[in-house]
Amino acid sequence: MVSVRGDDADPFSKGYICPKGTALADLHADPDRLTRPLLREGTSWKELGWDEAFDLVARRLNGIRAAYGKDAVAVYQGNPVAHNLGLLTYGQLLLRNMGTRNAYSSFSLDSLPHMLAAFTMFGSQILLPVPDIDRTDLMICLGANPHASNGSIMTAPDVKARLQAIRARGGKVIVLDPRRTETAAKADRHLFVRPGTDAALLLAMIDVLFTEQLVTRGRVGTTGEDDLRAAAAAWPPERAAKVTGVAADDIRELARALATTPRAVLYGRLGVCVQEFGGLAAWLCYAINALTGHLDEPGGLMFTTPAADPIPLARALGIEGSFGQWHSRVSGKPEFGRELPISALAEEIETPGDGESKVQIRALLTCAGNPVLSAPGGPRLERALASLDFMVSIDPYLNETTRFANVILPPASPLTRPHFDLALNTLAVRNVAKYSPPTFERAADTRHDWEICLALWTRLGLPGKLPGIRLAERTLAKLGPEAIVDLALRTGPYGVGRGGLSLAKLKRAPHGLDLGPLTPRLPARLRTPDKKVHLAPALYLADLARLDRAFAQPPSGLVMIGRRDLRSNNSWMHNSQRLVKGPPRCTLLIHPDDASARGLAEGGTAKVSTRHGAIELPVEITADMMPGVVSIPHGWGHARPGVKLRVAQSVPGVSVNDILDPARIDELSGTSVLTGQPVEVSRA
Ligand SMILES: Nc1nc2c(c(=O)[nH]1)N[C@H]1C(S)=C(S)[C@@H](COP(=O)(O)OP(=O)(O)OC[C@H]3O[C@@H](n4cnc5c(=O)[nH]c(N)nc54)[C@H](O)[C@@H]3O)O[C@H]1N2
Ligand SMILES: Nc1nc2c(c(=O)[nH]1)N[C@H]1C(S)=C(S)[C@@H](COP(=O)(O)OP(=O)(O)OC[C@H]3O[C@@H](n4cnc5c(=O)[nH]c(N)nc54)[C@H](O)[C@@H]3O)O[C@H]1N2
Ligand SMILES: [Mo]
Repeated sequence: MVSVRGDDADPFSKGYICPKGTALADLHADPDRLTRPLLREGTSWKELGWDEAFDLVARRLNGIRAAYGKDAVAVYQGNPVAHNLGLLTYGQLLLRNMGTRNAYSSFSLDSLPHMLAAFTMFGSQILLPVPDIDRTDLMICLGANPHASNGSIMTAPDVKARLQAIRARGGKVIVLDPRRTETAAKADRHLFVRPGTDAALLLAMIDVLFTEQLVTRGRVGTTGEDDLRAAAAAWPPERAAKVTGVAADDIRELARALATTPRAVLYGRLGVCVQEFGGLAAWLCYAINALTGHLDEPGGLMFTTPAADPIPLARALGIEGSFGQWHSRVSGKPEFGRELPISALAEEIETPGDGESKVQIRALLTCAGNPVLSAPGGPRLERALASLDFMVSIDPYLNETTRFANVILPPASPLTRPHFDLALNTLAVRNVAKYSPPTFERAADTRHDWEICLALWTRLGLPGKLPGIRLAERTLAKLGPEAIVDLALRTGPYGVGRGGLSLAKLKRAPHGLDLGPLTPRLPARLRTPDKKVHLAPALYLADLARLDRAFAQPPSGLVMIGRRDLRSNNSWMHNSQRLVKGPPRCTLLIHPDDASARGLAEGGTAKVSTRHGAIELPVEITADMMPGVVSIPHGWGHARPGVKLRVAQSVPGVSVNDILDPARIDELSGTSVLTGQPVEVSRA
């Protein structure tokens, strides 16, 4: 492997790749990347043959399922699942068929509020609308930093250029963020907003729309407008200004601009989700686009027409969404989409059950996840993981989480597998399709993720999910994930008729196919029974009282937010030298006034504490921070013993999730609160 470059002839990326893409070469060559199954014996590890490893894992998991019930085996799926064809297909065959209520994933650290809003407003949790960035004339970014993240629930290669293009065609980009981010620095306007207060801001904007008669009723039928009007009336701009820190006149201007610009969109992302009122905020982001006539319209918030359409599959599997159909055993947290929020995992492991209906977790299967660093309460989770009877991880690294596994099953290098982006194409700002063949053949003694999952599925004797279809392992093994893509393409919106899209056709277009701009999809695509957009689902109206109570007094005190960096990818790419070189990035950003009040000096060391512990890290003083807010990135903290990540361990940083309160969740959705938690900062 010599180098990785973008493909200039790709109609979507036009040759753009991000630094993490370049680092694929490092991943491929990384001597720390595992290639064979490992068995832990005390604190040392021994290599196993694949069959031996599969047999052992199946025997232990089935033993625990037989003795304590299916719920005694928990599963956790991490973020890379979304980028991995094998895990999105065969991985789900294994993980969704374990039949356990103890299913967890990074969704509850990320997009759960958007999924809940999509489910309750549009009828399906995977019907997530994306901003039509290439045709909009006003983009209001709320809690998103696409310059670092490259966009999220908005697949848009070279998003920087796309944002610049908005301004070049005379449009505007406005960013609301507690930090003047890289995105904000290049925008027409940046406004500080106090963390965790977006719901109040959005309600006030909606109030302006109603009082100034700026509501536009779109093509699509809606319900709940009166309820929304009444809810917003409780939050006039003057009240919201005291809570959010955004001036009342600015709130009015934002609402007017959104309402009067024909092609405009309000895009809310991670910052609005992972906060105390993330459920309300995500709902209101969609609602405000609907009320201003920008939902499902060019330049607004639109629905995609993916070549491989997940909606029919989700319908067949019965996973279009669900919420609160059951609750977690220990603290009664709500189920969503047949999962429980990650904040329930440690307590479900540690709290004894009654041995019958109330089952304690005894074993855990993690797949492409590193919750010890990515979920609040790292130390608590570490204690819980150490107490399990058995743990298995499908993961290429011996890292902060997988070191607790009894067996690690590492997938082959990402460059040895084909790629078709089942998930991210459904969130792309143009309809596109591309198939990438493997660059190298996988070595004979390595296994792909899908092969690992298929082998475990067979040995565990799990059911196949599609009703009436029970394919044998031999058939499934012969098919492989590519056959599933082919089937999805042929039965998808571009597959019909002669010359329709198929995998073979895609393979003949190695640079990928542009299938055109986003087109209006509603009401046909809605999955609500009445084919209307539900502007005010009851669960949100019921949560408004909590918002009211929380902000009876304007918020005060120092709070913490997160931060993403172009050369990090959550917790797991710090073992690439080219990504970690340069000055340390796991630093505390703090406003000059807050720094001087605490005697902090640039480059000095700060101690940041909560009642869950303290971490120490270098200080960077900057007026880019909102006063009263500090910022620490997540995904660092590689100094833990027993980890095999030699480059990452040389620049370990500290894990902010070690001090975040794991019990703090958005009480409506169950999402962990990663932003806006109170902290104390002092000189170390
Ligand atoms: N380089 C890189 N790219 C990534 C990732 C990575 O780790 N590194 N991670 C990927 C993943 S998993 C995801 S989910 C996406 C996320 O992509 P984005 O949604 O763009 O998320 P962030 O970059 O974290 O930006 C969130 C912004 O919200 C702001 N914020 C914090 N709290 C609040 C608040 O209460 N209100 C408002 N309005 N703003 C707030 C933060 O200051 C931050 O600028 O990025 C993906 N892309
Ligand atoms: N404080 C704070 N915490 C956060 C966030 C934040 O903004 N602030 N962001 C949250 C967000 S948005 C997310 S999505 C989560 C992510 O949370 P997680 O998904 O739990 O964490 P990652 O760091 O993405 O870890 C990915 C794991 O997958 C493994 N892996 C990588 N590629 C593959 C593969 O192809 N196959 C397999 N089998 N394994 C693979 C890696 O080795 C690593 O162990 O973190 C969340 N945590
Ligand atoms: Mo994420």
